[in-house]
Amino acid sequence: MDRRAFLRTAVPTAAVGLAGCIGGGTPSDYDVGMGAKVFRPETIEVSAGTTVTWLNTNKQGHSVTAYESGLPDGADYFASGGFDSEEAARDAWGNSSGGTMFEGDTFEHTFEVPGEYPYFCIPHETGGMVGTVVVTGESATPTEAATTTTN
Ligand SMILES: [Cu+2]
Repeated sequence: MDRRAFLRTAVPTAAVGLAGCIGGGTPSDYDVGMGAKVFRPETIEVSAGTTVTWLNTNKQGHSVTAYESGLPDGADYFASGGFDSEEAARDAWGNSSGGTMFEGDTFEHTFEVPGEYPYFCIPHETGGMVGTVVVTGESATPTEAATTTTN
């Protein structure tokens, strides 16, 4: 094979402008960060239909795990690792650290039902690493409802 000819055709193709179009996830784009034993902010208020993103901004492993009994009626359970109950999340953590978010990992959940959502970090629960998502407004439809001014 004529190696020189191969290089002439291959190199320019690979080098042609890809700059700018490839963007990875931007770690600065999140709503709640995680410190050593704290969610920042501890309480976040969003309107119904909002997706909240957590980012582990700390070197330790953490979890985002909802207190199942504290959720508003009809609300979906949420936990890093995708567990559908608090018991499943705790069991998985105990058995294999399932649901761990390592440094730089993100977890997101969309909050459709208004109310207060208490949650915690499994390994740091006893250290007080708990937080609350406060969801305001009416139950959201998939498309954003027009601005409501009920009072
Ligand atoms: Cu933690």
